[in-house]
Amino acid sequence: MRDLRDKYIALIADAPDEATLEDLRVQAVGKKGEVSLQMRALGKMTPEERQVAGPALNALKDEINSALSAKKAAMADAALDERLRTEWLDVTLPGRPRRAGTIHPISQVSEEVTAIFADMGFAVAEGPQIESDWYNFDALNIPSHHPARAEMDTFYTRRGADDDRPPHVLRTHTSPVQIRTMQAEGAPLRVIAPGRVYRADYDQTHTPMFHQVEGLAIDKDISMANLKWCLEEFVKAFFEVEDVELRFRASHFPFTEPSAEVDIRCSWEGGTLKIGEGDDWLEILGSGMVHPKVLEAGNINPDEWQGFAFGVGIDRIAMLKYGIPDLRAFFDSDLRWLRHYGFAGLDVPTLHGGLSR
Ligand code: 2NL
Repeated sequence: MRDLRDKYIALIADAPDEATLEDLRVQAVGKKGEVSLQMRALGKMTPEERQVAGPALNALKDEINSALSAKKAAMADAALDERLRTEWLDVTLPGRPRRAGTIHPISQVSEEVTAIFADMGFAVAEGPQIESDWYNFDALNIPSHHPARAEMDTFYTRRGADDDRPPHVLRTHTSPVQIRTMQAEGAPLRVIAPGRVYRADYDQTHTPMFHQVEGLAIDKDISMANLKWCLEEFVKAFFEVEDVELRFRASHFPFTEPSAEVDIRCSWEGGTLKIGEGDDWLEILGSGMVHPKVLEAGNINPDEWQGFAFGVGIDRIAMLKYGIPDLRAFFDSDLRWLRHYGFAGLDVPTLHGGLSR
């Protein structure tokens, strides 16, 4: 029995793989294995002999079984160690540009605008794209029969036949996000709301879905002077120029009073746009002081607080900055176009790193 033990303990220790281990198990403690055969022989022994041999055989069987499982565990550990040694990945390596996708110019420009306003202390606010008509219109001082409602080419949802509540709309601007933010956070407030907006209009210069970023700053004693400084900083940072001249033209929006459209000095010499020099003017955004009724809709007391607001078309300023000629190509998902106008995925725009490289 001693020999049998030594033989199998040595064979198990030297087993090169799991298959050999299994063969050894069958040979030693399997149904017709050597230990089992000896156990069968117990029946022919005298009770005295059996009393000694029985427990010894059981102990041998246990010892072989635990040697087998110990070896099996050691093999699994070694296999895992080997995998850990060979199957590693350096997650800090740069992505491979060969098959990489690109960042869409609209995403890039949204990130750039966000980085610029974040640097001036504006937080980013988000909200639903399907809005009640109250948040999209009434809260912005556009009552039911105001002509601006018709001018906005609004997409309406349909209610059930016996439901006479007013329908929801696809938001026509991101202003409802700012109303919600005023209600939720109160004054003072500094937010921008970038995102998709919708108007039923489709031609050379309009798509039914486009992108806007609106800004809102509310505090005590805020004026058009603060608005002007803020927009100047924005335009310089966005177009990456040292200096630029802004022209404020009196305008009208229901949600601001006074209102101004803002042009920047530019030239179109040789068909390319240069910002900050020349004799032309380029309209880039609308702005004004928040109408008292709009502050009230946001539960902010207009006798105590004032604010400025502005709205910029992201698609339009993306076209201007990156020389993209056709608005509709933005939404064609043409891979060649995306590769040409897209941006590298790991170059996140920051003011210190350079907005666009
Ligand atoms: C444009 C004009 C503008 C605003 C948007 C705004 C939002 C609130 C209150 C007051 Cl909550 N105003 N937004 C103000 C002036 C102009 O956008 O032509 N955008 C492309």
